[in-house]
Amino acid sequence: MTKPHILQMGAYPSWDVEALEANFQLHRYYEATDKNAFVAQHADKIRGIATRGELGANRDLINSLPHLEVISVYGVGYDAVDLEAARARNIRVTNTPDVLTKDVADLALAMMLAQSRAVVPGDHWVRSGKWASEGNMPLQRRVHGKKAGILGLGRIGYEVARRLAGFEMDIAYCDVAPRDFAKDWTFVSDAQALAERSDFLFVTLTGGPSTRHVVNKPVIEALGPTGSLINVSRASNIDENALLDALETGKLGWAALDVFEGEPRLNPRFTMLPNVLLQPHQASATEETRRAMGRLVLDNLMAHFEGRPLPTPVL
Ligand code: 8YV
Repeated sequence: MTKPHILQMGAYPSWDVEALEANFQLHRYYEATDKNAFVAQHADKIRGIATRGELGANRDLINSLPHLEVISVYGVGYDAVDLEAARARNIRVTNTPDVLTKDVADLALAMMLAQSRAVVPGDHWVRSGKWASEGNMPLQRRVHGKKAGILGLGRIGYEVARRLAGFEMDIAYCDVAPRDFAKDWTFVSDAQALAERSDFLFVTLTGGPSTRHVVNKPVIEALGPTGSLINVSRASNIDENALLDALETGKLGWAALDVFEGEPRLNPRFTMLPNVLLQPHQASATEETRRAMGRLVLDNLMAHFEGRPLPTPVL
């Protein structure tokens, strides 16, 4: 039987590519110099898309593939997939939830600690010889016992909160309604009120039009000069220009960011700021988690083409 043709939107680790190639005919979109011509060349054969959370599949691409049946996302965030376009043609969409939740939460905590205790500058202070030539580093900021806010108490937000409880922090969260499983933590009805009461504000919302710029100028300034903003969700959840303005003027104390508009090409203003910790969208990037994500991408595609129930369907 001929292997189903799959449009591969982005690079995967070799172990995933080997497994996919054993079952599918892959067409590597990301390697094409003329991507429109590449899609036109293969459109009549493509039955599936294997994509990544940040790459998704937009309306134009979906509508250019007349035989598209399924879109498998390597990531929990499917905000870059045009669900309306997929739904209109009964195209299945899958993602990779749960397997990455705890790694993402781990990195959120690591970013809070690394920034508050100046772990990266501290390493440089020693390596550069400044410790010997200039003495001790400036004092940094305590974490345990402070006030933490979780903007979006989904799976990742919940795991972040669980971890913060280990640091004896006063935890509050903002979501569409109070959660029964969160009785130990304070429910706050809106993002600005949450920011006002927080020292550390974690953005763990799903991305997409309904959450775009939820963290806006009023929220950022409510977090204020002694506050830290930590984002392991999607850049679209934050008004980046307002964030940069506040960081540059001191109206916001610090930010620790794993996602950026236009990534991997971020606004160069970020790279000039000493009060920002920059990470390369690596919150789920451990070998264990990425192997599990890749397995789910394959399992969802295999299930679809074999007529079995999808392991992790979105649509
Ligand atoms: C991945 C993510 O880095 O899960 C998501 O939505 O953004 C990350 O876990 C990304 O999807 C892999 O490219």
